[in-house]
Amino acid sequence: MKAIFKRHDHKHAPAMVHCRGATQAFPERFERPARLIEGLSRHGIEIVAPRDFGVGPILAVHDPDYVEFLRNAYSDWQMMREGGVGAGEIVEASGFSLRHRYKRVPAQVSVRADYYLSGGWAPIDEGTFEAAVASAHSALEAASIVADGESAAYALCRPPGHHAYADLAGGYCYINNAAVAAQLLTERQLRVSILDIDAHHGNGTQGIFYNRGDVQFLSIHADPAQIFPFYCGYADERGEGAGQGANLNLPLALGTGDEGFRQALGVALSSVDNFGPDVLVVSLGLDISAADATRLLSVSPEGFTRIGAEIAGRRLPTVLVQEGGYGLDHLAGDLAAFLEGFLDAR
Ligand code: Q9C
Ligand code: ZN
Repeated sequence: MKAIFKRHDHKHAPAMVHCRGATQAFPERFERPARLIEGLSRHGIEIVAPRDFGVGPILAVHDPDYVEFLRNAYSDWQMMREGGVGAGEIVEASGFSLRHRYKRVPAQVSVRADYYLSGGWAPIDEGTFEAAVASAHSALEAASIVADGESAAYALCRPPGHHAYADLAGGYCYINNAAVAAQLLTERQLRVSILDIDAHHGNGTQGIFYNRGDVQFLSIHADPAQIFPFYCGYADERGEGAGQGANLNLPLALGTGDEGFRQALGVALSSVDNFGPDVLVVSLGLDISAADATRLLSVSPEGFTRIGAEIAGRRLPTVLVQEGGYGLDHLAGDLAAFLEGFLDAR
């Protein structure tokens, strides 16, 4: 199995963000890829750079005006600051964006951020757009080689993607890497299941495919009544229209460990069996780890190995897309543990 990663400079590195009146450290650190690469190296996995897919396949999922906002926000913001507006250096939302019946995009840069960024957890730094595009290209490359016959590929995506909607960033995510990969696969006439095992609900991915019957979305995550994204990720969200029944949320109590997670995974995987996809896309968050500083769920290294084995046991061509996981000291070990089970069972 190959891993795909494009090295980018460290200009997507917000230090602090503002949330509910408090200044907090930004946990999605630029040092994460090095730790993940260390995990890959424990299995001798080769790392290759993605091709340049441009923005075409990104626009197949995201609104063009949103992508232009991401591209220009940082430089527009600097111009606004030079005009005397007392704002911080990075682009941040000061409100919490909700979508309305009519699309009314504010003209002012400062307010546009409130529209396109859902709250403070998706700030835009100088290199955010480039990093997000590189991250999406890694997912596209992984999807493309699997569509061409590889049985599996791992996309080392940073920033992560599953909280990004078609026109809304959130939760450290800007471009939805898993959605962009799944969309490429559907354009190759393949039926896709996206299994999201990040500790947070994959609200952006759910939102993008909610009305579609050609892509199934399943998410196992810590109870959204307690944690981000709060407003979505509940069990009664089952899809709409052509997508009715093709969305499945399996929220877990905070602190759930190996056994509870494995049970939910079993439910999700039998639903995948019923859907009968040609390809599986896995939104692989390592923040379910017992060692993660976020302490949401409590999966052990042995638990990761078992999760990897059960996913690979479906014998479906599989695209692994990196999502969250923040404790720099456990990323290598937990990724290596997952891959041990995943590679062994194939
Ligand atoms: N005190 C992903 O795992 N809430 N995103 C942060 C920190 C936002 C997580 C609270 C969590 C977003 C991809
Ligand atoms: Zn997460």
